Amino acid sequence: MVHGLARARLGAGTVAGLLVVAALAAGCGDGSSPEASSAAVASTRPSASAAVATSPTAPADPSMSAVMSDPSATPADQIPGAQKSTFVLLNTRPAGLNGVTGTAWLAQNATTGTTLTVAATGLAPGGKYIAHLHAEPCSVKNGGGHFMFDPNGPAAPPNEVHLALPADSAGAVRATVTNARPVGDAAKSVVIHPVGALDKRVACADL
Ligand SMILES: [Cu+2]
Repeated sequence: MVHGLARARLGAGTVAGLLVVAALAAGCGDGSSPEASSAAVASTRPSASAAVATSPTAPADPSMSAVMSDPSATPADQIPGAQKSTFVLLNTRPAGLNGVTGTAWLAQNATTGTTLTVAATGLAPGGKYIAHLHAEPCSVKNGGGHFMFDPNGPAAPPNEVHLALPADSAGAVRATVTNARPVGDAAKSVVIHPVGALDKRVACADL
């Protein structure tokens, strides 16, 4: 039942959003997928933006797509057994972000899949950030590349776990995203990046 609902949520109306998410989130600044590729992907996929423009259900802001943030989801910190991790600053962070602190919670099980919640403060007021599940611990290449369910699949949700983090006017954010599948122990860290400067990784939390 829950599985069915989760799958339904990824159905009609979100396909166009997924395409845009794929274009926007393609790079992660880890060297293997340079951030410049995001713009290239976006510019070579005019059909993605065209699809959004004609879809009545497409979100106005693709970063708010349900696959990258789900305000209706039960936050992971309210799910029994969730893993709690503390963010540590990375030396790749943009200037002015020396006071960022935050926590990530990861809950997962075979029936309900994965829930990721991130709360952070000290970000730029109104700044746009994104967190991903990464495949390496923070001590290895600042988290390395993205965790992927299928290593040969698309570098985008739902094959990866991305979480849009729009900071409020005080530089704080709290958001949750879900995925129908449990990530198991292959996801090693959560990394926060500035949108538009993904290689300037802000903070990392080991899982
Ligand atoms: Cu990332």
